[in-house]
Amino acid sequence: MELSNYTMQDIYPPLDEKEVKEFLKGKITKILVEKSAFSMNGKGAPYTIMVIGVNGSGKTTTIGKLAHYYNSQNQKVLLGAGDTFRAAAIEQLNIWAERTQSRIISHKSGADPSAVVFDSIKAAKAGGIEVLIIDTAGRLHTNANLMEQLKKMKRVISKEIENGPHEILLVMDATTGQNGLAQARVFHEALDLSGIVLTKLDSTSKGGIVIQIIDELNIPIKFIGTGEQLEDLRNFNPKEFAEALFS
Ligand SMILES: Nc1nc2c(ncn2[C@@H]2O[C@H](COP(=O)(O)OP(=O)(O)O)[C@@H](O)[C@H]2O)c(=O)[nH]1
Ligand SMILES: [Mg+2]
Repeated sequence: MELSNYTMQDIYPPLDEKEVKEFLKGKITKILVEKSAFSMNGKGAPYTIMVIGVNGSGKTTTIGKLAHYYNSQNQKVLLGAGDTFRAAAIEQLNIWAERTQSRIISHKSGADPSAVVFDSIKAAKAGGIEVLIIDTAGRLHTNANLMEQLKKMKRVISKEIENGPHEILLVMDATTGQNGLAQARVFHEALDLSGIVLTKLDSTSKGGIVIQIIDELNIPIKFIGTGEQLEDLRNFNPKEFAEALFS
């Protein structure tokens, strides 16, 4: 038979749907495993975590969950109410502080978030706090003022805390589409993110956008959010995540 008589199918027997899925699952798991091997050990003086992300992504809720997580490991937690943009945001963080028996430092709404950071650090050092978690305002990542504000908060932490901030976590809603990559790029460029918390994985969304983010920006996923309660924070499991994408 002439070579030209061969069809592509003769030469490359097509994979069936199941084989394609397995192939992709394998590739994706590999990317996720390679780029997600990190823990947040809570060791620092204090261990300082900045939590950032667009409005409604789940920052404040995640902070409550993180406080609960460190609390359950007998670490003393202080929350800094760095979202001074809305009074409701401060009140919401207060509720999480009460629920998790964490201390909280807040100023009035409209105050300079960097001043909140500074006071939080001072209180944390004086109070033997082991984990300091800073909430921040959301708005849009395209807002230049917000980016400058976040950078300033980071500078204050760097100056006052050795090796701080230990984590800068981008909280991202799993229902975010292609825009998530643009968001992550802008935040990463401004702040050098250390990880992502992918929230709302209890919804119908599978959070597929993070594959591109992880692949392009090399930012690992540290936790996933699976609900609105304190316990709904879980470690990221690459294999499980890849399975779910194709289920
Ligand atoms: N179902 C679900 N809802 C969540 C999760 N995380 C946060 N939320 C909800 O998302 C909304 C916005 O959360 P919030 O923490 O205020 O977001 P922030 O604006 O980024 O601080 C609230 O109604 C939360 O209860 C999650 O993992 N699953
Ligand atoms: Mg908030």
